[in-house]
Amino acid sequence: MLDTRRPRHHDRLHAGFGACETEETRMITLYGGPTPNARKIAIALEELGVEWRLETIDILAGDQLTPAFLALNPNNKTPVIVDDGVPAGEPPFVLWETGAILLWLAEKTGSLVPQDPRERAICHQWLMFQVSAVGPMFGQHAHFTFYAKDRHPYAMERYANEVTRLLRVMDRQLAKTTYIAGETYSIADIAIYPYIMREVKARAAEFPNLMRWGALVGARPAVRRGNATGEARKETIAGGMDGFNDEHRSILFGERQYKALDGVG
Ligand SMILES: N[C@@H](CCC(=O)N[C@@H](CS)C(=O)NCC(=O)O)C(=O)O
Repeated sequence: MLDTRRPRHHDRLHAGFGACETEETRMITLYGGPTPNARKIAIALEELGVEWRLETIDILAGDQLTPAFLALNPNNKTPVIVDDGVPAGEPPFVLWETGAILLWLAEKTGSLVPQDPRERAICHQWLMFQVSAVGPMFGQHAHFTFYAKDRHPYAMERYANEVTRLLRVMDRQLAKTTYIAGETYSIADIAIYPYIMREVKARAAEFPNLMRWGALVGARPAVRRGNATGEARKETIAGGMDGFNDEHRSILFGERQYKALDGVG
């Protein structure tokens, strides 16, 4: 399903691309839905003011397992971006993995990263921390708390502890700096914000520095718009799993997930 958002100009992004692309081909399509990973990219695109549209991939319906989607991302995960802003005659540029997408957008535009090389490396450090630790650990925490059919106390405790530990790491960092990687708002903040704020707000007293940072980042119009991308299905609203059934489990963690690479998604 296509989003009806109004196309907007994106001079900064395409200033970084050179002058080869034509006006009518300047469009980034974001394949994704109402998930933190897709919202990271939507926030970055909104911050950059580029022209983009959402192509909804409903992961509870198995849209990510189809051969057509696998042709975009052989790892069958959202988000993916497809950028038509390429030199005439070249195929659209396809990219997946949120860390790679955020870095690419930042590099092409010289935006959303510090200019100083060491500060930029620190920004990359926190971005990697998000994609290698925050994303997977929060994901496993949600899996065992909300999605797994059976209760596994060891796993629930392990990932809940790790979520708390990671939040403490970030809260301590934000006692020292305005943004997660220093004094510059960056793709590291964008990567982290959609993942953690529900947990942070539910435990506000434990994480005063994350609350301060969350208010600052969350007040940005681009963050508000990007973080509203997609419409959550009732099965996943507020972490409640009403209606989350064995078919959804098969798609996300079971037979349909594991057969998708055989082209039977
Ligand atoms: N490391 C990947 C994670 C992507 C990911 O796990 N996406 C989820 C949605 S948040 C997904 O598409 N899941 C569908 C599935 O596993 O079938 C990234 O950062 O892009």
